[in-house]
Amino acid sequence: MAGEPQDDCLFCKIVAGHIPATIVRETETTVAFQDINPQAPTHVLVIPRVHYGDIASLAVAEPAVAADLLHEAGEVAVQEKLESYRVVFNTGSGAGQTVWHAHAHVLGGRGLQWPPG
Ligand code: IU
Repeated sequence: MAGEPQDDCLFCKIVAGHIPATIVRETETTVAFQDINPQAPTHVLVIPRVHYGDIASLAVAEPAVAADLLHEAGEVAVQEKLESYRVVFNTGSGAGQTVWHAHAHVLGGRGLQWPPG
């Protein structure tokens, strides 16, 4: 069923507490934790507790949770005292998506180039 935890999903296992993660924020609908392979001094992932393969699927099915995700990305930036930061949703393998559970990357703490690679 849409949104239900998937047995083979790493991020669902983090939500369930079955795999450890360094959690920096939690809400009723989201979990934010440090990326295991940080690409910047601050690199936090914000994920919904519900399982959808990417941000677009989440936004269509549960727009309020997608809004929570964006709100939490901003709260991470405040908590981490980031003046400038980037919120990234890699969507599709060609864009670098490797985990098929919607997630926002919050990156900051260094200069970020534009356009991105
Ligand atoms: P992507 O946009 O799907 O490529 O992002 C997945 C992220 O999940 C990536 O930055 C990984 O470093 C991160 N990650 C993690 O934090 N913990 C893990 O156990 C695994 C991936 I696998």
